[in-house]
Amino acid sequence: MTNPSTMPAFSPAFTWGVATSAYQIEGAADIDGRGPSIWDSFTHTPGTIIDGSTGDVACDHYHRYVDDVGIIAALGVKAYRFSVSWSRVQPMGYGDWNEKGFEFYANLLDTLEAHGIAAHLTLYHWDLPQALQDLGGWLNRDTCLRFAEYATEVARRFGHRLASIATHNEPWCTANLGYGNAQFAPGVADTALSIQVSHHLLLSHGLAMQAMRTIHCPAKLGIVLNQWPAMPATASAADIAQAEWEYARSVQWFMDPIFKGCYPQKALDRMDMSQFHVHPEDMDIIHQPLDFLGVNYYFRAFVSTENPPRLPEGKLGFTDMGWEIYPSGLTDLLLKLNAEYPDLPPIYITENGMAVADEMEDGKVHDEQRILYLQLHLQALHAAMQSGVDVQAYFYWSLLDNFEWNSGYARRFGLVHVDYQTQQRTLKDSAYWYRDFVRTQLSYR
Ligand code: IFM
Repeated sequence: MTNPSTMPAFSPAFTWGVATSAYQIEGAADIDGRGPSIWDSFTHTPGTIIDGSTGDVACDHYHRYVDDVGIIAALGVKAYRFSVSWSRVQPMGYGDWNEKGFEFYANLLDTLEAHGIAAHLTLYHWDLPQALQDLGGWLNRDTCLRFAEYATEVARRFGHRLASIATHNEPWCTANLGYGNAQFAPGVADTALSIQVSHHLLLSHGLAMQAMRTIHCPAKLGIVLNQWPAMPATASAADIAQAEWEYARSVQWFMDPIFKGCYPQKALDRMDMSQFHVHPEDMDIIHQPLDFLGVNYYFRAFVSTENPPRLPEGKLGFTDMGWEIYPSGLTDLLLKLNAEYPDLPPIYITENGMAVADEMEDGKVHDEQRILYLQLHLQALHAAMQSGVDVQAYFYWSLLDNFEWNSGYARRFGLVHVDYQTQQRTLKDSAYWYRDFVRTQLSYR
């Protein structure tokens, strides 16, 4: 294990943080006027979640946020990324606001401020109010307007207290897993529809950006995208072409509209556009300047056209999600983005982390694998920055073990172990390593 003090030195101004999202930790699903979201409906549908669990209680963060912020403070990080549950602050997704819901986030911000921790808020981490789903969800263009109203209200109330606001987290997942293969809420499996959903997500991002700029929101504004470099399994022309297509339909599909104002032709050529409706003004709306780009990095795409496909060797192994551990993919991805998009704003690594089947031994969790994962990814990040990529923040995913969507509680990503029976939190060895690493980095200031 590398001693934190022998890790490369980042800029003294670099932001170190941890990340979570509302449905994965808050619990309190029907308390204080919160309305149901599509994830409440989905998890309560038998057969959707591998361990049959729900986010009804999750980490009970709604009642334990003071202690949880205390843990963040103990880690010594100065930034916390979290999301707002839309249906907690606006139960229907339109109409009345729920003051009790806003009170929770105001209290959370008070607690973060008391510890000197900067707040980075995400507006949409997948939990659409069910009442909007009943009107068509992200297939209904009106949802984009409702989202802009919601963004305006959150920015109006909290913008001056936030370091940043991200419109969406990983719209690729909402579109492809929520509407493409039914792994996520709302559980639709229709590729053509998923493409239209991706357009509406981008449109809603653009409308929300415009609306938040109109009220002069002082927080930095941006979006969070999950991305991966796509690498051909062999040097064959077929594998190379397939990797380019994979990259176009996943990474460029979201990046090009935002930074270039158009969809990538390479992707359009091979997609089912039968249900695709774009209004003439849409691309200008989506093409808004950003203050930051959030990048979530977990793995590379290893692309093979053979049957059966070639699989990656996984020299560093695979996580419990089955994801290949491939730190240099982060360097490759960042360099590629930097080269392709001249208008790229500063990048925040808004998520990066590993699921391991951690076990408690005498009140301790010795998660060496996660420490190694962290070290290697931070070194890969540093390499990209040395080559000129402007990265300003890193958030480990996740602060706590939490509800991992369709994997339920069966996957643990946290720096902090959660016993779901007692809600007891235990710092893992990786939490201590990250604390010591951050302490060393901050001492360069
Ligand atoms: O837990 C998720 C998170 O909600 C979004 N990004 C990926 C994480 C790990 O799967």
